[in-house]
Amino acid sequence: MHKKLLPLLFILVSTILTAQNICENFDGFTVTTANKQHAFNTYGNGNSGFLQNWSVTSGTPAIYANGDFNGINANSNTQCALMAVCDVATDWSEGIALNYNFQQGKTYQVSLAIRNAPLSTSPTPLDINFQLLKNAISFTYQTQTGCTQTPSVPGTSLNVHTISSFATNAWQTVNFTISNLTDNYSQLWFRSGFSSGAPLSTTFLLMDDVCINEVVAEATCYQFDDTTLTNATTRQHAFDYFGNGNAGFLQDWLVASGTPAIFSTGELNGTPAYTGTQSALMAVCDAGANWNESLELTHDFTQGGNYTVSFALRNAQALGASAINIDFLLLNAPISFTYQTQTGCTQVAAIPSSAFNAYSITNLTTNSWGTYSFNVTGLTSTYTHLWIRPRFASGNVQTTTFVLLDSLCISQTSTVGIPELKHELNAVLYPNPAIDGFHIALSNNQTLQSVRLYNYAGAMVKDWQNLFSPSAELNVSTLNNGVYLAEITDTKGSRTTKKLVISR
Ligand SMILES: [Ca+2]
Ligand SMILES: [Ca+2]
Repeated sequence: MHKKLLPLLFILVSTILTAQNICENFDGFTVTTANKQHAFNTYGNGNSGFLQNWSVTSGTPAIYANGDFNGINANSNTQCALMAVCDVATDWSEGIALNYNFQQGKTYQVSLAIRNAPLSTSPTPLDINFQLLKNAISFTYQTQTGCTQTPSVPGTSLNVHTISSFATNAWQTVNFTISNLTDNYSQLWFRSGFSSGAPLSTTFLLMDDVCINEVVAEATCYQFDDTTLTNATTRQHAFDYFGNGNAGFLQDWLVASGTPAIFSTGELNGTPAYTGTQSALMAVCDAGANWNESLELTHDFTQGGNYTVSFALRNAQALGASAINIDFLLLNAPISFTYQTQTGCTQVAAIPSSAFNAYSITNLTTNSWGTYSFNVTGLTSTYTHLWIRPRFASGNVQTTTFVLLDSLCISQTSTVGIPELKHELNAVLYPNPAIDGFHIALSNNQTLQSVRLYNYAGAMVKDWQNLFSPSAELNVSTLNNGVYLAEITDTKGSRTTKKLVISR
């Protein structure tokens, strides 16, 4: 095989996006019967709720405590949200919507726990829609009926998930992904109704641990467009160390067999690169059955990670039209390789038993660029290399053909930094050490809901509730000297823990 002198281009792109996350467990509030329904945000009666991120879309949804509802406990801790679907009329319900800045182009994961909790009879099946809204639902408060007619779905909304005929009277975890939004939205509406569409026995939908996590994408791309080679020898050294001991320019890449190269537009039988002016080339040779050139990319694929690998590929058929198969294998160590100066190709290395076959393309004969992608999820171990391994589809010696590769991107999707609660709570305690009392002050217009003091054995020794102020002066004169933990919760449900020392 003969290779000419041509410039190369190589681009490495890495993108990291920041994430906004919300988790709501409905705990940390003191909810009396009178203001239970007002835990949610301002609604038609003009009262403000405690859960400022929420708005009511119909009826009088409430917060319930452990055992408060037919002896049922919350999914997490002590409280959960409740919405009724009522037998008043068809599709009368209680509904809530969570404020969240859903942004165009981004991807989100939503998780929550739900339970159909009838008062006495078996659960009436519910359909639950999850709708993204551009604007809050207009709602008129109904003091007497509890439920109100479920609002129609605005034409500008986006249905992102549906649960049908849900009748399980046990906590169930629901997860769904909202991918690549094409518009911006401001609320996630939890919209329930009878599955039959007709008024049936009133039933209750409990909800807890509602989390929205922006999915963070970190992408690494190789375009092969950014390095200039000066001769046929260094061209092959664009890839990293191979059998002859020379270092390449593309330090992330290793050679697993043969002498893969970088080719420029027009160099190979007039074929253009997929992006820019250069692409990578691997030959499958007529030197022997399963002789080839192959590449392996150094990249961490960690156990449990979620990866998407995308690329462009072409059977360039410079000298023929042999059908080829290409395997994409994950390795936990690079393939050992001996450089063959004369033959170009070398015999394809055997696949290690520890390799994971992530993707295969079979019988590729198309002499035009095609795009491909595959996902790697649920890995049961960690891998360090991606081996791109072409070979003849028939397994026999055929006419040498060439595979061009370009625009290979590996993106890792993950949710990061899922917080216990939804806001950073900045609290200052002073004096600390305290003698008979201490001040506690929040910043950023945050309002205290409660302060609980625990000793170091974990026993709660003080519990101040319904403080409703950005600061408070709290008396600890009855407590012994020692180190305590103050659990501070604000009216939005955010929580932080501070150490308090009492010393007299
Ligand atoms: Ca809870
Ligand atoms: Ca390119």
